[in-house]
Amino acid sequence: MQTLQSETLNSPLDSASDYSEQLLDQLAAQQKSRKKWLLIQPISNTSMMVDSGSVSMPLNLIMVATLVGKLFEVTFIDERLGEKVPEDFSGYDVVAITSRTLNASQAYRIGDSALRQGKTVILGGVHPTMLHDEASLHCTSVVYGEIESIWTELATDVLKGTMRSVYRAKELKPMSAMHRPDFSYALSSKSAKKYSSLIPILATKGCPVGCNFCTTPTIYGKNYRYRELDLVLDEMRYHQQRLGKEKINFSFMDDNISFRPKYFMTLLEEMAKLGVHWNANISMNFLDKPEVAELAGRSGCDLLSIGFESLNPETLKSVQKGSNRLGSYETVVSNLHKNGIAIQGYFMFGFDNDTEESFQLTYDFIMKNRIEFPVFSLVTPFPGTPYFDEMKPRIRHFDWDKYDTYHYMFEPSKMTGEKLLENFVKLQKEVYKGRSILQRMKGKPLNWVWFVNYAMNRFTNKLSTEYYY
Ligand code: B12
Ligand code: SF4
Repeated sequence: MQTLQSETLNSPLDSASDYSEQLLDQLAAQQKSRKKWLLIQPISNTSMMVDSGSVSMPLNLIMVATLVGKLFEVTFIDERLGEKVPEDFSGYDVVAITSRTLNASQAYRIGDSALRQGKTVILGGVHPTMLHDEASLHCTSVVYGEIESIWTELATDVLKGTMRSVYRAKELKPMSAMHRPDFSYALSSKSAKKYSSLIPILATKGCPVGCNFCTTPTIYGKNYRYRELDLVLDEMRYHQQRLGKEKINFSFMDDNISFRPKYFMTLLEEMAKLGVHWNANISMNFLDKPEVAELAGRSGCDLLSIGFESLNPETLKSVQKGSNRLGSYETVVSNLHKNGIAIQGYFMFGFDNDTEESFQLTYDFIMKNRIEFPVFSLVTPFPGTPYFDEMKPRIRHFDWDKYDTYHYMFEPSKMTGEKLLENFVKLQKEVYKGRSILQRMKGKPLNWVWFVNYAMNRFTNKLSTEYYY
């Protein structure tokens, strides 16, 4: 399944003079009728809870649609809502599909079918970016990274009918050039009520931490960009007006929102004035200062997602998670709790340094610190990351449907696979049993975090080690 990446990625596009916004506008204006694009968010075939129930609005594909819709006709299909991809693509000129690893095989199936019907097929998203040679077998063109930075070239070639196999921007454009996402593409679906009510929003991109298991440093380097604050705040106001209420729940899609402290603190000050609610991924190195948590609470933050990953300092070192200091874990939690902010805590198992004791340590930490929403995953080396290259000889399979962080990928050094999974299941059942939920959640606001605990209780009741093979 694995293919080596060719040199195509580094071969330069034609000289910049072959592409310009003026030329693109001219070509677009000459279209007799606008070309028709079908944009698809494929469903994954994973057996886990990832794509079931309420799903988050796919900001990535909405951003693609927003850009494409400026020049072309767009039809938007999200398979996770139960919408069907047509078998006959004759109504479309271009079929463009987004893909992560867990839905790559489904993306490829759709791509193959559209290619057989002679369509221009474009694949984008994390997985095609990381494995562009593999993805190229199922499409006409792969887009590396964000569409905005390569749009002029891509759209010009679609109009000229001269597609390249890979589109990669020489440099990333400033985020201020990104259009405000047009949510009508997703919300006009008859099944849009299946979307979570959290509105996705983007303030920054990139993350300088550089964990070896994460795709972000590979795709975007240590580069950290942000949108001008006014653009972010205007977008929030726009949603308030659209929905006719002040209290809107926003979910930041940022890799790691806190890396420019001044920017972040100003954003919080301004959000406090707007009266919105929000959650985000954040690095803990910034949260040991009580004033940050205090301002976050005041600005309407309900929940922060933190990658604690492990309570083993050797493991943190081995994955290069320099932002985590074990000595600050409890301070960070207490700062957030004092300000009414719930914690979605991510913990990974299956590292070489893990032993059976690691599970007990994690359980004790979660229960003592009353982490509201613990998420447990099995270490998953994603293609394209340094960790994948390191672990490749030991990985049990390359079945992308199982790359959902809930499948057993390789045997750790200090435990058998069976022991790993037995302890993994036991930990989840313990943390989500009724009594533990009460112990962690008693006295906390009655909101969706309670509901998540209830759902996890039902889910973990049924769990057995077989789920993870
Ligand atoms: C926010 C986030 C989430 C959110 C929201 C996801 C959502 N609905 O979009 C939540 C918390 C729900 C989530 C869940 C999961 N996530 Co997540 N998530 C992210 C994060 C931090 C940002 C994604 C994002 O929206 N960025 C903002 C958008 C605008 O940027 P973008 O996605 O890069 O999209 C641009 C380009 O990729 C490109 N593009 C994208 N699609 C297409 C299509 C075409 C045709 C073209 C031309 C271009 C194009 O243009 C887009 C616009 O600029 C990423 C890290 C990252 N930087 O990718 C991880 C990431 C995507 N998640 C990851 C994982 C593993 C998961 C889970 C499996 C975790 C779990 N076990 O639950 C689930 C899977 C959910 C699912 N069904 O896909 C991995 C995926 C790795 C991989 N190789 O597949 C990532 C990359 C983090 C990592 N570890 O490296 N996630
Ligand atoms: S801190 Fe998070 S976003 Fe940054 S490199 Fe590590 S895992 Fe990726």
